[in-house]
Amino acid sequence: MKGKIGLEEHFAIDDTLMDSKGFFPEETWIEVRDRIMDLHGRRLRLMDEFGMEMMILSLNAPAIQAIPDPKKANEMARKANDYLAENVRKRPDRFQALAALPLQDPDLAAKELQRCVKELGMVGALVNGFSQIGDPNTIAYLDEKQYWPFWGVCAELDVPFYLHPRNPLPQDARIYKDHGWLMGPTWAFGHETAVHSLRLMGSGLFDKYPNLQIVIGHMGEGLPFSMWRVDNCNAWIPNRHSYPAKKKIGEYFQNNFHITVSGNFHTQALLNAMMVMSSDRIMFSTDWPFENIDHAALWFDAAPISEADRLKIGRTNALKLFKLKGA
Ligand code: GRE
Ligand code: ZN
Repeated sequence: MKGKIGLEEHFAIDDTLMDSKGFFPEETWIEVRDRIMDLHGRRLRLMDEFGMEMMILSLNAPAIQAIPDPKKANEMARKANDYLAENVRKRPDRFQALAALPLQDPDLAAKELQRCVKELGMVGALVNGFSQIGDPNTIAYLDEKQYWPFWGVCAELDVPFYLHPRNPLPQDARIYKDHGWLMGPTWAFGHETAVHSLRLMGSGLFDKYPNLQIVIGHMGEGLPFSMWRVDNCNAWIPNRHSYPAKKKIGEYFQNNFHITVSGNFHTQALLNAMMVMSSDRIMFSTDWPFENIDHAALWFDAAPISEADRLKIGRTNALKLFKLKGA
């Protein structure tokens, strides 16, 4: 189909480029590096070739989230956001932008989100999981109370927040020891982001800010498959669950989350997600430059779904959620 919109589509600046290097063998890295630094060349040519009208761009991972000094994290976020905004201004018909945010300091992050949305015209934020704060071994997850004022600003601006994966720190990754192949997009990314999402759902955050909209990638990081069990395991035991939120976890998933198909181009997983959360909350994405645009597009264009669903997932859901004009 023509006119597809992708919203997990990455770029890098020189300062953050090396954060992506460790995920690839040396000979592949040269290719990834060329892909991620390019914006207006090969990227646009591939978008044309495979029917992608627009990419909503975001910085690579973990980038800002891995800079423990809040002041430095803020400076780097501003630098990346200014660079991104400048490039989007050259082709606003093909590119829009998600803000990188220094969540080491919730107040600085809120201010940068306001600047990005109100002054730079960005349509949301993309954040790479937990932030390292003060020192490399101190981390915070986004459900923690210090972040609630930040979420208030996000809700007030009414922009979606993309929760993107990063790897767990070594001290939290004992289960992957001697099994390095499970790190990154193979498995650890999904686990980390799924648990982070569940923390948000159980925290009561969406009772306080019911209009907050979170986006997660990779066909929902396993959550569409697992959500029934989260709410229904051991259902015979009274008061099985105790968490601050008022409703069932699945209700928050249904009302406050959207997923993209980034990097998970699998029909069986898509059909499951459509049955669990409806085609209104699923959006096309590729995960370029880490995945291929042709792999994503050729699969999606031929997937056995109705043309009405293909149009929603490929395009109109993103137009609505990000309030895009749509050329
Ligand atoms: C991603 O952004 O999803 C990603 C990385 C690094 C390696 C693979 C990958 O950030 O999919
Ligand atoms: Zn990604």
